[in-house]
Amino acid sequence: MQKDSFRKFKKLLNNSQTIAIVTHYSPDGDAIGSSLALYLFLLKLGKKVHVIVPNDYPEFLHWMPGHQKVLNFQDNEAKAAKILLSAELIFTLDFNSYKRLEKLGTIIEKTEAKKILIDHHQQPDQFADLYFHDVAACSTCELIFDFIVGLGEKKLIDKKIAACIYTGIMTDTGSFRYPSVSSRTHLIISELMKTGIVPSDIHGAVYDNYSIDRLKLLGFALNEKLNLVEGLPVAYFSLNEKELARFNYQKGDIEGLVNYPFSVKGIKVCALFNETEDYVKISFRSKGTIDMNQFARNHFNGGGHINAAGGRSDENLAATEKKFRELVKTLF
Ligand SMILES: [Mn+2]
Repeated sequence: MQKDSFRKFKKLLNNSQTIAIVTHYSPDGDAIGSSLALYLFLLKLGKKVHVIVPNDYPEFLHWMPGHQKVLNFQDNEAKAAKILLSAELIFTLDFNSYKRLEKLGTIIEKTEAKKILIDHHQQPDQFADLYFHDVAACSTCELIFDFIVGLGEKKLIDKKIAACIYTGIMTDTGSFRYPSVSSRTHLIISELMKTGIVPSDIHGAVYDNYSIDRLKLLGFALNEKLNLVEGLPVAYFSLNEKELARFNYQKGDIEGLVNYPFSVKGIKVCALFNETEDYVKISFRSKGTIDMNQFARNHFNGGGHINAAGGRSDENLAATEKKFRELVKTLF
């Protein structure tokens, strides 16, 4: 845990009028939820604020309040760079290294702005001026709630901000299933519900809004692309570009797929390999103390949490799978 004092946060906030918020590549519910919650909060403080994402995010997050204002770096590189270079303060949310921003990271590195990191991933790089970091938090959204409360501004958490925070907590905990969920998590949810948010509506907006293609892709993957590693409690999927294209793959369509094998008795490690234009994108999941953060860091150019990490491989799909099948033995 690395948390600076609220005296310092307040001082820096009071001294900053123009603020940018950035989050990681391929933003998920927690990345967008935390960015938009903080965005709406800072607007209420009278700040000039921009949210910049490194690339697009799935359509099932487009209903979120503030979505229309998010600037996609890939479509607006010049504009985004201008905002970042002139910002007095940059919040970096839900990531631990500039590497997680891809090209956007090279621009942030050049900025003079002060940085505040709010995150729950393992081992953050030391690029920020102030830290609000805790690996025990179930999500960055939980930390955003604590951050606003810590500033003494709980009264500013309205229904819109609450909806954003709820979404991040819900998606990062697999709908309140993961071991990262604590009694505090539920107390926060209780506080959020007092603003009038309706959890069942938010669940519906996020999880019941997919295409029929996505459901068929899920069926295909479960039926034909699930592999087991002999003698080990390990299961994984690998999907190539052609297979994804067959189901009109859209961003977010395979989110959550990696977890399905856990429903099989005994499975302890799951992985998903999916081919993109440039590299193989990897998701790792585990149960208990099996450390996927370290595994991804050591072997697959990635990292994350103990039970959930990501990585990438510049080798082809078959070679990546082979490497995984060999190395995964070292986890047992
Ligand atoms: Mn997160």
